[in-house]
Amino acid sequence: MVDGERLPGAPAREERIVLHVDMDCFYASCERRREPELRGEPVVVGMGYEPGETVGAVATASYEAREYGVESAQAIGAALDNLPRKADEPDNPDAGYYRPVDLDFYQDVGSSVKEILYELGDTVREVSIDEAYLDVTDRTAWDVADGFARHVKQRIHREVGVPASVGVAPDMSTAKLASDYDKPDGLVVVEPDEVREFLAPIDVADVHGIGPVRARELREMGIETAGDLASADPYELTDRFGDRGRDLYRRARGEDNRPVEPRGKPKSLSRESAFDGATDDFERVREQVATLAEAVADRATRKDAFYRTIGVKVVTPPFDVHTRAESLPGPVDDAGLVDDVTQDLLGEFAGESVRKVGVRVSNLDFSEREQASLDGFESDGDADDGRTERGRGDSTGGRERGGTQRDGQISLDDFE
Ligand code: DCP
Ligand code: MG
Repeated sequence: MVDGERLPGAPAREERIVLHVDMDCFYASCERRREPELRGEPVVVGMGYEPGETVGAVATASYEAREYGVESAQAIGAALDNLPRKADEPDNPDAGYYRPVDLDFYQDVGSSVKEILYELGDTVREVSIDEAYLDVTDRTAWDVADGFARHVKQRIHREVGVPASVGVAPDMSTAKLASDYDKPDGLVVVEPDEVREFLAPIDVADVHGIGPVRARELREMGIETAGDLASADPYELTDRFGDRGRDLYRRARGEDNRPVEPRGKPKSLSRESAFDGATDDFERVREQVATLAEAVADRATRKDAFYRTIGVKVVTPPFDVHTRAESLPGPVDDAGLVDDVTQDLLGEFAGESVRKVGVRVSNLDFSEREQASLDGFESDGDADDGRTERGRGDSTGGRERGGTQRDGQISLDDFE
């Protein structure tokens, strides 16, 4: 749509107020919440830094640790070169605190943040464990948007105890750039008539939807900034990149009409939990699975989800992931059955040392109870899930560089 043109009755772009929240150094902030002595210190969250371990990656680093050149996805060896462990060098003022990834804990913290966001936005789109868009058009107005954004930050801080950066703009793409603009603890409001000016100096590589390859191609065309992109020839961009070129051109002009829509229904629901190291106490494993089974069944009930498949995941040392699932004749919502089936499936692993367990229900059905049995075969969540798990278990992916990210993302899907 050309500037200024709109369908009769459609809201003008400037009538929308979109807020983007992205938590600051999220995993590190979660660690600080339960270990306040880490506040103000360089903190690295990752895998593979214990003596004897050689492979692993940084999931995130606190802003203090970033000063030393530590960053997400960096190989752990490189991180340790930049910032030694305080545990190894207690007297070194330039040493930092390393902590392992505890995704379950971060998921819990992330869920508490999301609960607040659902209260504050008319619609919410969760993007990842630490990031979401809110449509707040009917909750605030441009002249008080700054105060509204501050309120969002304060509620998260007060009720959950972790810092967030917030951006407010008339579209999703600009709101995301705004939340990133003044991190950490950022608060940036870009009003409709400031969008072009705000975007102009931003590097093309930072425009949403432009990866490193496309950024390089754009630079070859002499397009370095969003401002350059906004004033490029849209036909040339379409020739070169197809419809995508046109989208990027519009995004660089702040013409991102995507509505803030909630994500679709999840394919499965799961919870998992790691032991400190591995345990040989199978009674403990059974109890943990029972707790998880109850939590998953409860989640399904709260989401009005029926499930046809119930499964367990058992991780044995070093990183071997085993999944077992049982499919039922029809969709159910039955916590007792989740408990029975998971305990039954678990029996096979009696006597093994276990480092992590998980419970999942899949083949979900969100239709009414009467229709549930008709639609039970809609999707084969099992096949999907199996692929994911095998991907983690059979390769050394979880231990390679960047492995922590994949680990996080896979589990994230479960919680969407
Ligand atoms: N993450 C990861 N591996 C990566 C990138 C991220 O495991 N390569 C995890 C750790 C982060 C979390 O995802 O804490 C959120 O990712 P962000 O990109 O939002 O990064 P942070 O929240 O850590 O930092 P920032 O303050 O830049 O948002
Ligand atoms: Mg973040």
